[in-house]
Amino acid sequence: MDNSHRNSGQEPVAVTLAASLKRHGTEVLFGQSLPSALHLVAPDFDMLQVNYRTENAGGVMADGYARISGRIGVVTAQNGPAATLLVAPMAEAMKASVPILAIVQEVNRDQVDRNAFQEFDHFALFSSCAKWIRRIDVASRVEDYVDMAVTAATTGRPGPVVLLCPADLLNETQRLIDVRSAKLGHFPLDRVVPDPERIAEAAALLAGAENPVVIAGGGVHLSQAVRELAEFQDVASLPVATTNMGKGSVDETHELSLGVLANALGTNSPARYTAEILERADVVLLIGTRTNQNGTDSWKLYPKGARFIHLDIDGMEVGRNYEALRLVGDARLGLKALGEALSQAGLKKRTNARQALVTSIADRKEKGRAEAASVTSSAQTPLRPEFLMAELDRLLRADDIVTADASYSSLWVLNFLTASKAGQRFLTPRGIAGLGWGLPLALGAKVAAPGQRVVAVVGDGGFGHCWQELETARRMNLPVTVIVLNNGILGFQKHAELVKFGSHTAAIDFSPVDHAAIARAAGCNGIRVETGEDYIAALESALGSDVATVLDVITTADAYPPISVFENKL
Ligand SMILES: Cc1ncc(C[n+]2csc(CCOP(=O)(O)OP(=O)(O)O)c2C)c(N)n1
Ligand SMILES: [Mg+2]
Repeated sequence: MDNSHRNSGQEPVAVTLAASLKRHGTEVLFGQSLPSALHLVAPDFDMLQVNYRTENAGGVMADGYARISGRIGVVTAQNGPAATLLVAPMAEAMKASVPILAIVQEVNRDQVDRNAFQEFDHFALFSSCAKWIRRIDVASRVEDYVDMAVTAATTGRPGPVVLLCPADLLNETQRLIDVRSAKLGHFPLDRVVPDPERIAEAAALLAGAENPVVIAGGGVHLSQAVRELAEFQDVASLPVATTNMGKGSVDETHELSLGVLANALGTNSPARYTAEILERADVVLLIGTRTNQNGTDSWKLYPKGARFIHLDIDGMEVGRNYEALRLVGDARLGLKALGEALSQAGLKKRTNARQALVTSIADRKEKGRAEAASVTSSAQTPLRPEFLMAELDRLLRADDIVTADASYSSLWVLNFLTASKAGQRFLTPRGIAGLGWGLPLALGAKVAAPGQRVVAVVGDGGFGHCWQELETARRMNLPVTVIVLNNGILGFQKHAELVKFGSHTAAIDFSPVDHAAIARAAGCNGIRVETGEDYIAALESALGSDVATVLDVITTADAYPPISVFENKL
């Protein structure tokens, strides 16, 4: 880049853009050189470029980074083909409420609408998967637009946004203005308290209920409300279950935790019997959940006659599937207010009910564990995923982060690992459940938390979407552990077709793939695992390694998670 502008009081727009991002706390750009003008100056602002191999994966890395860091994830891409590859991760972020800023290069301003090289209608492209899309056309407005973009992503219900930057604009020079000073890159940017009158009403309902239950969704993580939820659970003696996305928002070893109650409550599900406590609830407090199909077991899980209270930042989610007392606001502030109101309303009924409730939860957890033991302690070969999860669970520490691919991997992780503290993170792509998320989510999480161990659990089908990022892991020195559940099939697809149609298509089976060799070819460690003993040794070594390690674990093609709709159908 021509640096002759330096010392002239003039700077290219790219410098203003980089300075503005830095002001919002951006330290990392997930990118691949483009827009070049931005990446050439970013190091001057101590911003690291984490260079992805595909935009698909780069967007997911920004997602994993945001979920773990509590800050907006920034991904950059070229116009046209690169931009189109951002659609999948943006769609996930849209549904899962993750703030991502996509800085997408745009053709030169005087070439718009002339079929310029790789010109594409980015507004139309991103219209379904971004909260906000704008193009910066005027150099003097760069700061305004960056601040609007970051605000759009981090205020209210977080989500992805797109800032289109014409290539020629980034090179245009201007006097560096620096008029703005706000730092807006963390989320939630603006915490709002729900209506106090409704809080009092909700507290009265919870205080007087016979069997109240709390359901914590992913919004509890997004709001960083886990401390407040833990206090609320304990002080008010309320049983708390989580949705899939809410996993880890409570300590699952707590005596009042019911585990993940969602779409995998069939035979051998460890939470199968705690679900009975939810079945008889008369008051259900929903927190930060979009009450989606999987989270509610196809809307069958919550008792029909219950009164619902719903605390959520997005008023449109309240009442969508369950008419509820509306508590629209931030989960952290809402829980704090609700806790105080509940203390005033009186905790006698809750306190009196606690001991019996605790015993009932403990009995049910034990019954679920005992039932699942036949699969969790099975050392059969090819190995069972439940056994692999049980051994991983033994080695996991409360600060470890686990990510998963879509398909069965998400369900093994969500249902067979234990959150051993409130706030432990299990990142799963439950927004739109796309394949190929596990590894890039892990890489983004590792960039955000380099001191924490990160494990990705992936299917062989899902991993095939993103092998190439092993080179990224090696090059960027991101030592994550990847457990590939190599069952040789598109498992979920096969079993779902068998359940629905009684047969499956020809697309289900793979030729054998040596994932350990792929890992080694990319400079990572690769270990093929066929027995339980090998697995434990390989896992221990991977968790302690300073190089990304892939365990290619040969698993049985017959195993499937306890998905409720599969029950008695396979
Ligand atoms: C991008 C994308 N394509 C297709 C699907 C549909 N799908 C859901 S599960 C699945 C099978 C995945 O197989 P694998 O990753 O090997 O996991 P397994 O179920 O075998 O453990 C497919 C094809 C999807 N969710 N996402
Ligand atoms: Mg598979």
